[in-house]
Amino acid sequence: MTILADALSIVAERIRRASRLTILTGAGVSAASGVPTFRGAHGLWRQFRAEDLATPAAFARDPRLVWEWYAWRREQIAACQPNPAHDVIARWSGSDKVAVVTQNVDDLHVRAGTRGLVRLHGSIWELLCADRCASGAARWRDDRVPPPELPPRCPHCGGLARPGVVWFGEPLGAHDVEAAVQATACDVFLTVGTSAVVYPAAGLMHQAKASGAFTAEINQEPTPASAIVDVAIQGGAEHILPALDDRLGQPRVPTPKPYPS
Ligand code: BV8
Ligand code: ZN
Repeated sequence: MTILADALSIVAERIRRASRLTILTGAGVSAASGVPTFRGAHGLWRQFRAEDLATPAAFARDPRLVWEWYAWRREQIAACQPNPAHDVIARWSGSDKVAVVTQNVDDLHVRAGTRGLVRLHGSIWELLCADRCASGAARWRDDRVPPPELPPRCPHCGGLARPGVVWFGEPLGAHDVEAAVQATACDVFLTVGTSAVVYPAAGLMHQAKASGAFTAEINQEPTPASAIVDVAIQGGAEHILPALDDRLGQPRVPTPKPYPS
């Protein structure tokens, strides 16, 4: 048995036996759909890093520039479809024993039909009033590509609208954080396609491990989490998750009983 086959069998066995499975995803799960990752080859937009543009300060400084970046990303994402990794996760989420937490704002998990999804960093398809006017504080959906005007305006107060995402330096939604932390109380914690450097999301695996969960990582490259998880599987999520799913679909291979001595 190859190392990969071994690792897949071990993780599949753990998932099969689990009464609670939690999956955390990052940009890598959408890479096969064509969505640029943050730190991958196409991670830079013009010469900017995400951390330069996805901040309240950048928006205050130049809302048009920040919106041009979000409009570009929306255009990219609008042309993408969920891939087999999204489909397997969506199907697994049909079981009450599965919790799915994502850092992705592309909503491809939503389009794949994922149930009970916790979107830690919001959605690029939702907007809210940048001035947080009373009626504009509640986010609204707007998936027009391109937005009719740039920057878009709050329909309530006419002020600037902003993307419904969590920017660096901004707190995550308390409800989302609570749901994500609750999900770390699980038997198996699977981290898929994330570079594990952005917090508090990157802390969830550690919390799950501390609460006794079996932890596994699926990533094309090693990350800071690779040396900490119980099993690190290197490969594309769009291949590894279907392979895991296949193994889960197969009847359990009875472990040969030792011959009576
Ligand atoms: C906050 C929305 C406090 C916006 C995003 C502790 C230590 C150090 C720093 C901090 C800390 N705590 C807080 C911080 C600061 C900061 C942070 O973590 N900075 C990092 C850069 C060091 N965190 C924050 O600012 C957070 N807020 O702390 O607030 C606070 C509290 C109270 C009051 C006031 C303030 C907010 C963090 C959220 C920021 N928003 N997104 C937008 O998208 O525009 S983060 C954004 O970047 C994504 O959502 C995601 O989280 C992150 C990117 O990471 P990944 O998704 O992992 O993507 P990446 O490209 O990095 O990696 C892709 C991986 O996939 C790679 O490993 C690659 O190998 C792999 N891959 C590629 N292809 C495949 C694959 N794997 C499998 N299959 C494939 N096919
Ligand atoms: Zn408003």
